Amino acid sequence: MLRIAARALAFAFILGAGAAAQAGELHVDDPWARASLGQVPNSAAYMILHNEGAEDDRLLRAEAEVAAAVELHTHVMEGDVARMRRVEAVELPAGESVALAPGGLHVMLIGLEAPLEAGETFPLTLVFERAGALEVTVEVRAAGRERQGHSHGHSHGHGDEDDDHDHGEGHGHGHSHGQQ
Ligand SMILES: [Cu+2]
Repeated sequence: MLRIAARALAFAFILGAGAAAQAGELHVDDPWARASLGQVPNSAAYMILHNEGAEDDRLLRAEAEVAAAVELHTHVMEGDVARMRRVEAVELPAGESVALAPGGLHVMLIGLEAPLEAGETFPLTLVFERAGALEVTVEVRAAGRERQGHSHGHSHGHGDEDDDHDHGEGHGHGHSHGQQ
């Protein structure tokens, strides 16, 4: 029943402006995921976690039905190459905000059941050490939309002018994602 209530709540967030969710002192802003590219079966979800409490917390894991496995990852530089590495937990110090963002910490979605298409949403459950489980609604966004990805000047050349969703930002689609 709790799960159903959470889904109803998540639905309400879809209707509202900007998805946000709260569990105790834990506040989650703007959860989104990158649309999957072609046949690549993986993607990643990002968000901002605010620990507004007086106690430290930790994000222990995440669960999503859209993927066969969900892991917490970060990026580490090995020479000039950014590689993903699994982390045991994401530390959330009291009173601080932690961003999961392209090029850094992320929720890795491995083995997608179906491609993630821009505009879709899906539920993601975050499990915190203190705050417990919190379901958020993740919005899928086009791969080129984030501003923090690597910029290699890729040109997709597939009719940006006809695409209302893509404001000519056909670059910077975090090449390292979902390919390993
Ligand atoms: Cu990853």
